[in-house]
Parts: sequence; C-alpha cells; structure tokens
Amino acid sequence: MVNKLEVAWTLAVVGLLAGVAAYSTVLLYHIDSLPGDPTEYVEVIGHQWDWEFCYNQTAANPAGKCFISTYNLANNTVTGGALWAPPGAEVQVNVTGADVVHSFNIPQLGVRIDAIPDRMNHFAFTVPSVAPGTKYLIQCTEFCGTDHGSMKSLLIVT
Ligand SMILES: [Cu+2]
Repeated sequence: MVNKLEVAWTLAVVGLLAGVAAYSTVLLYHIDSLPGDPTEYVEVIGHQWDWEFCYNQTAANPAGKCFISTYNLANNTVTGGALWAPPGAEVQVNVTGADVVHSFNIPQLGVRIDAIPDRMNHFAFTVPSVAPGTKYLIQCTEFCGTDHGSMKSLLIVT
C-alpha cells in the first residue's frame, strides 16, 4: 500500500517536472526568434569608441554603405551616420565588436545586446510609430576603455 502511494506521488512529480521542462523549452526557443521578414537589416559594429552602422542595398542607399557615427553631446546630434529607420519598422540588428567587448543599448526601447569581437549577435525590435525626426539615444553599456562614457549614437526615425 505504501509502495503504491510512493510510486504515485513520484510519478506525479515526474509528470509535473516534465510538463514544466517541455513548456520552458518551447518558450525559450521562441523568445529568441527573429521576425521572418524584418523591414530592415542593419549590421552594428562597436569600435573604441564609436558605433558603425552598415546598411543593405536599398533604393535610398544603392551602395549599401557603412557609416561611422560620431556623437556630439552638446547638441544631441551625430555626424557621419546614424541608425536610421522608419516609424513602425521591424529592425533586425546584427551586432559585433571590432576590438573589445561593447554592448549596444537603446534604453528607451529596451534594446540591449552585447557586441563581441568574432561573434555576431542578433536582435530585433520595433521602432515606435512616432514622428519622423524623433531621436533615441544609443549608448555602450559595457566598459570598453577611457572614452566608454562618450560612446553614444542616435536612432533617428526617418
Ligand atoms: Cu563601451
């Protein structure tokens, strides 16, 4: 009698844990899934101490160029280039580092992904449907040397 009860509660716990494991596995698999057809792909490269953005060929950017972005703290502008995306766009960023470990972060949009040399990390986010010209600060959030604090750029809604 005791034996049957022990077997029953052991099997009940095993069943419960197997269910939790199956549910977690499915959830973890989907949590990292990227959109099948993003509006825009951008390669983001962290350098000491600037962000570089590379775009695929489009009608607006036929050469598919890369831009090194230099941030000006005094007037919240960038020169050289930025992360440009239209409102509502599903943007997939492919993030790497050129020299040391950086971290690509857009705090207002909950975007944060490490930029690691010799590794390509992927992340997708949706640009809010806001007015063109809206800016979101991009900043490095992994200490990467003396000018880490000024390693910033902008996401500019086009
Ligand atoms: Cu940094």
